[in-house]
Amino acid sequence: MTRVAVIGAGPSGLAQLRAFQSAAQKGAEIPEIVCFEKQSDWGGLWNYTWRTGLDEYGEPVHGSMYRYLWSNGPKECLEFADYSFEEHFGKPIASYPPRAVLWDYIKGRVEKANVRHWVRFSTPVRMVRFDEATKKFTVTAHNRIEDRMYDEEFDYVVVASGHFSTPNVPYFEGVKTFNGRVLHAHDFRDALEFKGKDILIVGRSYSAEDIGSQCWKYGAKSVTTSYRSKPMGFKWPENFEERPLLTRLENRTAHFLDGSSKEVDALILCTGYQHHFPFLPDDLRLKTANRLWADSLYKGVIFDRNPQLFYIGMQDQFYTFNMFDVQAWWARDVMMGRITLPSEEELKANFDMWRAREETLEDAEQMIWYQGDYVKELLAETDYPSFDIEGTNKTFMEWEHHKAHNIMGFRDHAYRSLMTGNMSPTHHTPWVEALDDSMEEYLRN
Ligand code: FAD
Ligand code: NA7
Repeated sequence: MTRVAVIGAGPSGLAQLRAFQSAAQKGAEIPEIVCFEKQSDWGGLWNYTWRTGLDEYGEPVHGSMYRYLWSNGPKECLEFADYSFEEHFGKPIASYPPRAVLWDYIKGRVEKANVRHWVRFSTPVRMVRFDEATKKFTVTAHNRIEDRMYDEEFDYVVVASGHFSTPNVPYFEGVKTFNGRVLHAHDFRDALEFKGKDILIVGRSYSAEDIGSQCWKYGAKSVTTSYRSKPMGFKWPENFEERPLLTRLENRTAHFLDGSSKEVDALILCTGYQHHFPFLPDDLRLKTANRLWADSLYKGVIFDRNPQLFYIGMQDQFYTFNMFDVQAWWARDVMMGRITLPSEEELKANFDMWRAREETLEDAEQMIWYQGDYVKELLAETDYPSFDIEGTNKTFMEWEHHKAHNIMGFRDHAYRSLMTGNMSPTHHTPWVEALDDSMEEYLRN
């Protein structure tokens, strides 16, 4: 029997499980699926952990999410086409759910699909090897509960281990002797730690924006963000400012490229993540920057040097859950022989076309349409329920405009579901005043 290994049970890995289960539900014969997950529960980053550094087994902690995290984009843009928020919660809910609400939603679909028995929890994959002669993979996994390592053979491997977990940590002069706290966004957990403090954030992307906003919301004395390329340019509140790049630290003083300086209590490096696959040898390992068209992946999914190896969710992301779904459905159909792969030349030409267009993209709006078009291309080739990509793009545009208008208030807006057509209610409390991020509080009428 054909065997498929899925590495990771986050949104991408779970998309792969659901893709196979939905084919089985429609009567198809599916391969045997084994999903290896190093954490003790599923949901990937959405499964919050208080731990930082190493976990209870000495494994690097996967989680990069923090308390009080609310969706940074409208939930209408990530909604599963085969499982709406309304189906899950039994009523329309507001548009920017906190982490716990999204985790519940992710779990709801796979609980309904009844695929938990496919997952081996607390089992990190240590190594994957491919045998050219037999065309099979050997996966070495470590059952941490029994502390037992073992090998198993597979015909296909799907890497869904995420790429926002291993921090990119640049060096800044004087950081060794800086007299405040230094951490990367990966280890940030609770904004209250920074209440009453002057904090400095390096970076200008989503983590910088959101951790900065959070610290401000939970009472930081001041927030200074420092950019390498260009400022975020939002209309920040009074005690929130953007400065050019940090050049050096001296005791508690941060010096910036424009010659200015500021006393700070803490330095939070929101400097992004590395695509890090310590369990893959050179011939199978994806090496790419965080970009909309990742290197080495035909159709954004198949590894260019081995058509039995798939990667889900490796792109930089505007689209998330439903893009992972479309990728997983597509990968499933290749594995099940429903999609015949075009020739290597055609795949390469397709890759070059997307790469060339990616290199022309100038702003978020163009990037959203680009990723939407990519989702559309894969969607047309599978039986994933079709959904309104143009409408999704337009919702992203509204989100961008709401952010530009009021960065601390964009989460107070509501959008129409592209899946059900129903308008979402506005949330009962403005985001800046909503300090309790529990699911009970969010869903309260
Ligand atoms: P992950 O969620 O990272 O899951 C990967 C899984 O693989 C994990 O469970 C991990 O334990 C497992 N794994 C890793 N290595 C191994 C191994 N060797 N063996 C076995 N298992 C392994 N997206 C949004 O849509 N909205 C948001 O608001 C949003 N906020 C975010 C906030 C933060 C701080 C971060 C970091 C990301 C955010 N994202 C958000 C993007 C996020 O990437 C996706 O939502 C989603 O979690 C990606 O799913 P994934 O399955 O690809 O990766
Ligand atoms: P991103 O989106 O990859 O952004 C990384 C940021 O780090 C970006 O602003 C970079 O600056 C900055 N960076 C990287 N290296 C440096 C150095 N050496 N000096 C200064 N600045 C640097 O990661 P995020 O963590 O923000 O977001 C990841 C996901 O988490 C995202 O999908 C969200 O949904 C949540 P640049 O812009 O290149 O000038």
